[in-house]
Amino acid sequence: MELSRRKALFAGFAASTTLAATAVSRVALARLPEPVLQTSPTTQPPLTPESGRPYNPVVTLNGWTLPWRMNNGVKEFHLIAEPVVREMAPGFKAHLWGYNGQSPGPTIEVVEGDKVRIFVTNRLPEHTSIHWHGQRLPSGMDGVTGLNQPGIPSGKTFVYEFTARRPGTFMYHPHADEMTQMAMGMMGFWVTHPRKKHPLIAEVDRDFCFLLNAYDIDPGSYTPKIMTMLDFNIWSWNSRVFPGIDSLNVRLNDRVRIRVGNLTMTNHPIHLHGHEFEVTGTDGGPTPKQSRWPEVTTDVAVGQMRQVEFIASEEGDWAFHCHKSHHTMNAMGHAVPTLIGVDHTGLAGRIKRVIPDYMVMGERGMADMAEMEMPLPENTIPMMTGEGPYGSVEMGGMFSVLKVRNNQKSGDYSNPGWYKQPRGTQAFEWKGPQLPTAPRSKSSGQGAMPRSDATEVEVQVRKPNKAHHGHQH
Ligand SMILES: [Cu+2]
Repeated sequence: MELSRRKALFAGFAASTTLAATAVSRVALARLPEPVLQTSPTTQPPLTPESGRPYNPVVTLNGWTLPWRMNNGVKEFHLIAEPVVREMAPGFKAHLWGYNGQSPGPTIEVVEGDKVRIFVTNRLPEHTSIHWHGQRLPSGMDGVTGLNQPGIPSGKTFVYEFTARRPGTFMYHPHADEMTQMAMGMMGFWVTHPRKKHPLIAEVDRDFCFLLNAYDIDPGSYTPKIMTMLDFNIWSWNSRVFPGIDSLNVRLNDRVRIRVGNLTMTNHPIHLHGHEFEVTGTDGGPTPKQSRWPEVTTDVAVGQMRQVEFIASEEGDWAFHCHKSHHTMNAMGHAVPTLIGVDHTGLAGRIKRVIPDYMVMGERGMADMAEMEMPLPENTIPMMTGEGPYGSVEMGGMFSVLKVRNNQKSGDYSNPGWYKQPRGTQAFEWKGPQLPTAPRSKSSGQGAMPRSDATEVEVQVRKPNKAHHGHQH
């Protein structure tokens, strides 16, 4: 189709449609709320509401909540879509796209029944839009470019207006050149608090939220690859990777809620140590009480939101992470063969004569990688890292720590440091007599249907050789 005809068709379409999300007039622009920017990647304290209906604010992990202004009973927010620099972990910065200085954008918190007006200014080099994921709203406010509205052109500001009709956990993200804009980090969290006491929404002492997001950033580079479909290498919470993700610090016996939204392209089984939780809310709102059961892992599928709740009744430092083990690692080469048990004695030296940089990896497992002092390209985070009180945690990516302390004051979200295990409550080395060699059964026919034609296969167990530390750094 030739360009002029397409333009004419589009103009006709636009004219015949009532556009709910409309470009702001010159007069309205003069009254735009001052945009608030935040560039720090550390967790900001909860934003106690100064106007509008009161509520218990959430804490956004490594993020913040966007302030608003009240204008004739309407809560007005101003989001700026723009390129940002995000420190994903100390020593590793990425060129992303986000909102108001950060990726993800600020959390938006409102109360059920609030009239909301959101100004969206586009400072990206291409058009954008915002879809308010999970909300009940007029179709024209749903933010799908081409379907509900024209894209917001570079340099323009559009306005979205709707009433936050149901309480719950929501997200926002572009619905315009979506694969690029989500791969670049454009997304944010949204919480609608209940207007009054709700039979299915408990009052909690701590309310945390974060988004699961993923990037494909080559080691040593700064900008995500935007054409990646599944093979991402940076698995992050709110565009941070362990050890850059802040801990969740709570007081003993607090009722804790954690809200998680998944804007990656795969599912994440989110796992908490030391406690059982219940899923008290999903994308569709609070779950009925009869549907709740205790779990220690909940799978958050693509595009889903889950809110889990538990009583933090066990003091200590508890791992909290995605249970896909490659999601608790940072960027790595995927083409490394399994070399556990392969004897490299003498081999590395011979190969090094031909390939001077040759390095043996993974002969005893990959744990050594965490402590390996190998040179990394600039702006790269080690694959597995994070120094705990007893050595390397050997984790990266989607990993954090729930810290439960009896002396953590209510409202205090500061890091209490490492837990001191009380005497006699920590795993220790056995110093008694060693086990004799276990006798092994040689008989066949143990199974219900033994294989009759099997010949014996000789495979030798390779025990770690203490005399040989074959790691040529
Ligand atoms: Cu995961």
